[in-house]
Amino acid sequence: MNSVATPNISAELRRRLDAAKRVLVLTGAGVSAESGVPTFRGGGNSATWKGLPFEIISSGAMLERDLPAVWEWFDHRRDKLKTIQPNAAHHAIASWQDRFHELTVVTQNIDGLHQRVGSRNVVELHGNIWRARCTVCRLAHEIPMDGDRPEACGECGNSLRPDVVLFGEMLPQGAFEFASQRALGCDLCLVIGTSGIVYPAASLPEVAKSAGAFVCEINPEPTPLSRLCDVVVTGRAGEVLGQLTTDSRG
Ligand code: BJW
Ligand code: ZN
Repeated sequence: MNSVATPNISAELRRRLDAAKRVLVLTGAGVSAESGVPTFRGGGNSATWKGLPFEIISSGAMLERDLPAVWEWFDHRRDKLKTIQPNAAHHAIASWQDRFHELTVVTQNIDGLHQRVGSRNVVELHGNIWRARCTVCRLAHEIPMDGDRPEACGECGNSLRPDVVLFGEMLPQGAFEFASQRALGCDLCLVIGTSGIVYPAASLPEVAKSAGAFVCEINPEPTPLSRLCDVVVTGRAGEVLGQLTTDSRG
């Protein structure tokens, strides 16, 4: 790590943003934290549901053992999300679409908040809570925000599961490969609000760095990725990105 910018945004980062042509943004739960979406880790706690740590309830093994319990956990979270609004970080990232020659937003979040404010072609590494998927034919079904979730597959009648990537499951076909290609080709990589411990997502900044990109982390806490970053901005995503887009040409 070459420099730590706290609490001001580094002049180097502003210069890099002004010069960048191909930008990769990797986001994690911290980007939605200021909207009120709980993170998984941090603050000395980890998310739990009815006493089960999320590593258990959000696992492929649990899905096989007790699909209704897994649905209950995701139904609860979708309910909470209905009243939640995107924050300044989501808006800033969406506004960058027209700023750079190429912007790739890669998210580990399943909340759909980037898309709600107009981010296009978001690479969803871990799926989306607003979709269900057939356990047999894999057909995706949208879950309406204002209605009931479908009970069974419209095509083959088999049971549905949340269209999210649980621990121990493979990522959606092609998503990580696409993100890796963009990481290899970017000149600026922003790593925002992720603890950087879940793989393979956490390898993307490493790929970008080894291919010569400038890597910047925005997070109130240090992470295992901080050491490889050229700049670490210690702060909250909404505040930092809000400031970056209002102070510069945005
Ligand atoms: C703020 C903020 C503010 C707070 N502003 N910031 C290599 C080694 C060892 C194990 C593995 C490995 N490769 C793969 C594995 C296994 C596993 C893994 O990585 N385990 C590690 C934990 C060790 N990976 C997988 O199983 C993946 N599948 C896979 O690799 O398949 C092949 C394979 C299978 C089995 C073995 C080997 C290979 C799939 C991973 C799926 C992750 N799924 C989850 C749940 C999704 C469903 C749900 O929502 O319930 O995805 S887990 C959870 O973690 C969720 C997140 O997307 C993911 C990442 O979390 P994230 O986004 O970083 O959030 P937090 O909470 O961890 O951090 C928040 C951060 O925000 C903190 O840093 C705060 O400081 C910060 N923050 N306020 C900015 N205002
Ligand atoms: Zn089906």
